[in-house]
Parts: sequence; C-alpha cells; structure tokens
Amino acid sequence: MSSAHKNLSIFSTENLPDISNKKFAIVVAEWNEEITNALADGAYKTLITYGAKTENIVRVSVPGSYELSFGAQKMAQKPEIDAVICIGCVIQGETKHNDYINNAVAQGLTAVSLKYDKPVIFGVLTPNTEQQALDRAGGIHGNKGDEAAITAVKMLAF
Ligand code: DLZ
Repeated sequence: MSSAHKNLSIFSTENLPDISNKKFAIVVAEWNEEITNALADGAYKTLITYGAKTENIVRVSVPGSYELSFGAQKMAQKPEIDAVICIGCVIQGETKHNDYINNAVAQGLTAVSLKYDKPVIFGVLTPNTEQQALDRAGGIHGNKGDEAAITAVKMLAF
C-alpha cells in the first residue's frame, strides 16, 4: 500500500472509559444520505460495541451539514446528553460551497463543544468525489463513523 493510501487513522482503543451509563446524540445530515446513513450506522454500532446501551443513544436528522451546528447545540444543551457525534458529507462541487460549509461547521461544532463543555465530534467527510466518500463510509478506508464514535468515547475520559 502506498503512503498515499495508507490508512493513517486511528489511535489506540485501549483503556477506554466505561460508557455504560453515558448518553449520546448522533446528529446526521440528510445530504448524501447513502453515505451519512452508513457513517451514522457505523457510529451507532461502535458505541454499542464499546458498551453504550441502545436506550442511551438518540439519533436525529438535520437537512444538510450546515445545520449540524444548530442540531448539535440543541442536543448539547440537554443536561442528560454526555457527547454529541455529528455526521455529514460535503462533496466538492463546481463552486466553493464545500469550503464555506466545512469551515462553518468546523467552527460551529467547536463553539458548541466549548460552550457546553461536552465532546462534540466532527464526523464530517470532506471528499473531492463521491467515491472517496464511499471509500470512507464502509469501503476500503473503513468507516469514519466508527472513528467518530471512538473519538467521542475517548473524550469522555477527560
Ligand atoms: C447546498 C449544499 C450543497 C451544494 N452541498 C452539500 C453537501 O455536499 N453536503 C451537505 O451536507 N450539504 C450540502 N448542501 C446543503 C447545506 O449543508 C445546507 O443544508 C443548505 O445550504 C441550507 O442551509
């Protein structure tokens, strides 16, 4: 495998905190739903694998990735929610819409995380092509939704 295709993700999954009583919100953008549903399913299954209870995971939809910040805020402000995982896929087009959306979401999610002092995870793919997205939504580069979930779990250790 060339270095360009090396899977550079992922960090250690040892010594993760107990999440059996932690509550998660998964906020999913409907744009590119074949991809975002695969990512969200990966995140959900990974949370279960690492010990979350089904009744402690809520999944909500927003129209597009731009709306993830607002959706994340609505979830993060709930006292019972411990971490929010945001899932989206913004594919590069003929205009610069992707840059505007991606930057806005990155800043928005950071702001929500710091305001509510809770992990808010950026599970947004920013590929150049649909194939690159598919490769990362259960394809040759794994499922980035899984990584988003593990990131949330790891951040709950802080
Ligand atoms: C408008 C738009 C475009 C062109 N592309 C995407 C995309 O690739 N992925 C995505 O999640 N959302 C896209 N959107 C929708 C915006 O995120 C947003 O929903 C609208 O601009 C309305 O605020």
